[in-house]
Amino acid sequence: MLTVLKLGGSIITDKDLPETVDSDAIERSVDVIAGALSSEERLVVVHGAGSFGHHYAAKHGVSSSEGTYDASAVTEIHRSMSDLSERIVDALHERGIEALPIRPLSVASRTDGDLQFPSEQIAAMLAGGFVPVTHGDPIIHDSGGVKILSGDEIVVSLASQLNADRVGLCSTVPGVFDEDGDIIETIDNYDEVAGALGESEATDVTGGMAGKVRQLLELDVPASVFDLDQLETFLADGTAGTVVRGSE
Ligand code: IP8
Repeated sequence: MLTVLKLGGSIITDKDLPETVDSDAIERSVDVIAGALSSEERLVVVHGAGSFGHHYAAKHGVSSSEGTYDASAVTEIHRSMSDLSERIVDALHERGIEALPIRPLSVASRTDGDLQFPSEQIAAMLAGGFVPVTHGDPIIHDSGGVKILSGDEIVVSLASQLNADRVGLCSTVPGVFDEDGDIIETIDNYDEVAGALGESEATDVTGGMAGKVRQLLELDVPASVFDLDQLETFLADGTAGTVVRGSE
């Protein structure tokens, strides 16, 4: 059983305060993960940027569409993501989970619009009993310099390359809301929910909930969007919150 789990940047950081982690949320998340992980379970953790990467990306005018050739700007964005990732990896180690960091800037690129995210080393880590931990990051493009890669797109790429059995996005919201403020149980068509998907409130250069749903619809396994209260349920049952079903 392979699970690809994204911990949203907005749960592990305070999105409105630059470079501020939400330590309680990190502790809670890793406690639940540690409680759920058995020796047969394999897990890839992807995390978002929250007030780390998004703050520096906005500062330098870099996004998923706007690139830069300024290496010091890229390094500043990347360094903030590495700092955040170290917090997650350290917290996992403290619970006895053999987590290893993967840095997208060092391995990933985009050519003709297509993401190249190598998965061989991640598959080998999983086979060796490790839990790979990776994150949204700036990556080089074949035109326009370095742009932002969202953790959501990494989730989609790794879930399909590694044939994941289940995918979860743990976010600040218990699911995707419809226009009446009710949780949508299942989404299988973007156009049907487009009107209900608003913009992200805090600085988020990669598209908020609309971007997440679009990404998840590309998967051929069901993906769930849920909050921290439902992380345990997701890890136990495989679904929680809103289930997004693409081309299954
Ligand atoms: O929070 C964005 O990742 P996301 C990564 O998963 C950066 O969209 C560096 C802003």
